[in-house]
Amino acid sequence: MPSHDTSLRPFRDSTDLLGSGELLRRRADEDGYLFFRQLLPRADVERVRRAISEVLVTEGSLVDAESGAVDRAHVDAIPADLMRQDIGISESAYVAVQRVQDMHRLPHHPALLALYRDLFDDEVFVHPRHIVRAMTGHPALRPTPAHQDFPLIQGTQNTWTAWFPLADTPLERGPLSVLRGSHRQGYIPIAPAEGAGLIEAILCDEDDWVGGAFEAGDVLTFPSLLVHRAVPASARDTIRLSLDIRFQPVSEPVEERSLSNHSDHSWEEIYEGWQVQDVQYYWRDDAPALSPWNDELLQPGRRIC
Ligand SMILES: O=C(O)CCC(=O)C(=O)O
Repeated sequence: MPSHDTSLRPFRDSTDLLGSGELLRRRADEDGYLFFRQLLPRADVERVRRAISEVLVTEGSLVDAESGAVDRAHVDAIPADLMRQDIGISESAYVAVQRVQDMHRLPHHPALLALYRDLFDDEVFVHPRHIVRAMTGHPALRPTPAHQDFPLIQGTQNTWTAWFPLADTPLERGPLSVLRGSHRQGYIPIAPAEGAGLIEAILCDEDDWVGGAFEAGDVLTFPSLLVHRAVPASARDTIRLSLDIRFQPVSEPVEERSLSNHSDHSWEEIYEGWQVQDVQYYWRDDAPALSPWNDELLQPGRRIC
């Protein structure tokens, strides 16, 4: 059985290593993750939170854009089969969220690009498939189970997730935590699970979980073999809004799904009526080589502990 021990050691802040690729890589090899306090300006993160929250107020999930207060009656009434378990809201609300222009611009922030350029010692490719989580207390939702991103994203194992909340996020709102050092184990066999991704990594006695409260602007990043999971949220009346976005060296392969958006609509529909062009279709001129999808990585496996 995977461990569900929720004791957490605090994140090690790597802010003092910024600017040195060598030191960042050494820390990343050691811990498997990097965490930075206030890597992004709070105002830039809050602009995106406000735009998304306004969509969710209009759609009915939130009663208050500023505090993130959830309209429990509205949210709880969404039938489980219309609720996107990986996201926390219905597919129709999610499409409106995916159309938020500032959400697609933030991943190209100079602070993020500089970090990954140093880390990769290469030009950076930003996957256009950005995921917005809007986790509420809907009864069908489960905390994201412990998993590696690699079977879900594929392409190069040197694909890094940047995870950050769009508002201050204490533990009660269920932020992400990471299993320190788990990147050294290679691909870990999986079992079916509930919650985002629908898989969990079969863990043995690994329990070096690291996590804590985030402030808007803090960024957690890790490569696709690092095991991570959400802290179970106890606050059911406020939303946990976060972004997860992905970066890789441009010289390594990407799997084609990473070039689609994270709704079931086309890019043309997402971009309809946008005023800005600079982050539209940017990967079409400059995408890394494609690597094939491997279904076997998502087959349930066994692990002898
Ligand atoms: O935010 C979550 O609950 C899941 C995020 C995640 O699994 C990821 O960023 O890869």
